[in-house]
Amino acid sequence: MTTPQITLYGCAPAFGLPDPSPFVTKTEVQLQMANLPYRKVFAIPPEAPKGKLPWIEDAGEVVCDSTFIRAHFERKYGIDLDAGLDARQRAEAWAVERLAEDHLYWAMVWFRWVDPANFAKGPAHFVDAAPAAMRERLRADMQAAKQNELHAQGLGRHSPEQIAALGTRSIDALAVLLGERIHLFGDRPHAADAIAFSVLAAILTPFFDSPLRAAAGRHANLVAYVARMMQVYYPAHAWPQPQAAAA
Ligand SMILES: N[C@@H](CCC(=O)N[C@@H](CS)C(=O)NCC(=O)O)C(=O)O
Repeated sequence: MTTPQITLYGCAPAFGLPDPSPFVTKTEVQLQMANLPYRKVFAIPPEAPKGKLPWIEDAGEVVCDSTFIRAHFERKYGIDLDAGLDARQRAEAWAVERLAEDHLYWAMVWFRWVDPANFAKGPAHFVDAAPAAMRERLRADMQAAKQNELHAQGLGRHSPEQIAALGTRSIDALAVLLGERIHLFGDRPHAADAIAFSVLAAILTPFFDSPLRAAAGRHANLVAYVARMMQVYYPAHAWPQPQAAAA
């Protein structure tokens, strides 16, 4: 087997999370699931070949997008993160990934970037290193750019209550799909667990308050799932442990 020399480009811990980007976290967890050694290097989206994090370099080969990164290392190193799943389960796993990445992620982004209180305590600080006189302008531009993305995606056209209602449906669906299992497809983790965990952690972080956090917090199984995975993949990261159910 070729020795992996993978460099993962992502952010630094922020917002009570090992990485503010669920996509970077997804890739980092999947690399660990695959037992592939990697080093993580700090980068910002404008430095990325396609303008988004994560991307990797593997022995000179550059791969962008978490889904292509997974496909790359599965192919190159002969790994199948979904080993043991049948065709129907693999289809369900893809549907879960799309729900988490193309729907729930965007609802989370709205409450992180557009909600004024969350924006002020979170993303607004991304420009703290800029000269004081420029900061307010940079913050306004950054928030407007995210609002444009949300408008193009579609969720940004709705009221906060409607976005919360749509996001809550995805959270409730994940809670039903997980049920009493340890992972989405049973005892062992598979690839879809990496993104379900990452997006749910981004919602459940105590750093931000939002109706999505309240919705996820109502599902004891999701709260326990995120805490369990955080413990396995980021044992050094401080994360609130769920309260034991009252006897
Ligand atoms: N489809 C991509 C999505 C990556 C993505 O949206 N990354 C965000 C961070 S969570 C980003 O870099 N955003 C910066 C931007 O859009 O300018 C993947 O799976 O890697």
